[in-house]
Amino acid sequence: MRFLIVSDDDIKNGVVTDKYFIWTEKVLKAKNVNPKVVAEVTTSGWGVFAGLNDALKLLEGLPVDVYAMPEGSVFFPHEPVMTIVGNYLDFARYETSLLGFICHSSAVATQAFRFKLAAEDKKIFSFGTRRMHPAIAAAIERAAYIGGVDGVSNFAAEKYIGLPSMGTMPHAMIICFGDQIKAWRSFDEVVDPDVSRTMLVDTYFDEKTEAIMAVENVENVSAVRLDTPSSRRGKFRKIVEEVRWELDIRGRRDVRIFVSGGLSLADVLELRDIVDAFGVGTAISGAGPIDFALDIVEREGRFVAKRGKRGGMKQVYRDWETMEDEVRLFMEPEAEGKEAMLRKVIERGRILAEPDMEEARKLALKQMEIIRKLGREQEFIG
Ligand code: PCP
Repeated sequence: MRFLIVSDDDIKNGVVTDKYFIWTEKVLKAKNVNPKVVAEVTTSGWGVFAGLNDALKLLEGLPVDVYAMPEGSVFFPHEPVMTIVGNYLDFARYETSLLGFICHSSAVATQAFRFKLAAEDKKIFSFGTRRMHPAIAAAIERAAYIGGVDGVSNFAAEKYIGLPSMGTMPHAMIICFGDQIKAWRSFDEVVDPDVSRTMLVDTYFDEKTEAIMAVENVENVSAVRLDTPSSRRGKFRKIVEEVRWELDIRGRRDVRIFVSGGLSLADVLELRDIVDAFGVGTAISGAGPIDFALDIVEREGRFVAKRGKRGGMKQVYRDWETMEDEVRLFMEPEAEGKEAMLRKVIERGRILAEPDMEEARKLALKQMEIIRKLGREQEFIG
């Protein structure tokens, strides 16, 4: 083993589990206790559901039925995003990895959704895989893309999820040339013609000076990137305004302004009218996990629930006009005019439909549009 990464097989076989499930298996087996249960995944907040692709691969082949919301769905407090029906011992030890897959992916998708909602028509790019373990780089980019980012920076996204990656240039490249103009010109000369000519303009001098140097010395400049470190920021908006002014008076209204480096949602809200694109790292990739829990809500056909949870297998019905949901018992009649959000995704271990990343993103963006139309942005941006 080269890196300290648990193997695919150890996840699939349930080695990656919490020790208390090992004891649970031992005790239940010894006492011949293995009830038929319904277990559901819920949390107390809202979010955008992602990570179902890996969750389904984990549960594939187990003698259970699984219901889930489609990836990209906005879920609300106490709504099940996923329900497992089966004998408890058939899936008990997979809880740890199951939650791990969806807690982090959904957190990233939710943050991406918030940023894109805040950015309005401006672009958001995922720049943050460097802040997290590289083993999950493709999972991060997939979740960010589902949540609504316009592009991702990690090259591995191409190989693992078939998503083209994008990038500008690092300070390291400029320092290697020892001269910004040489570096920018070389980039323009060498990099594939369909790549945006985004020049990094804050290496040695201030952003305004370097932006002017870029447009006056490089043949093709499509954008300038300001990666201004927070220690130098002061009034960042003023800096961006100055750059815009200097570009405009030189007849370069076409040159877009791209900002990056330690960006928060507040920065996006403050700058979205004068900035064209945001490269967001930690604030998306390092999103605090959604605290999903898996709880038994039926045991041998009877409603059960621990304190703080709600018993019974449920269905979530969505009113697409208002983006409001109604939760009913699964066995109750369907809510008229509303869509049932939980669909059967695994039947006796067989995956019925593989989650589709593009469809998931479309769904997330459709909900974003409804939220905008309803004027409820603030509620979701937080
Ligand atoms: C990196 C990149 C982005 C940063 C990370 C995004 O910065 O240029 O702006 O991540 P964040 O939102 O967590 O800050 P540097 O490490 O400064 O990279 P470089 O100097 O090579 O451009």
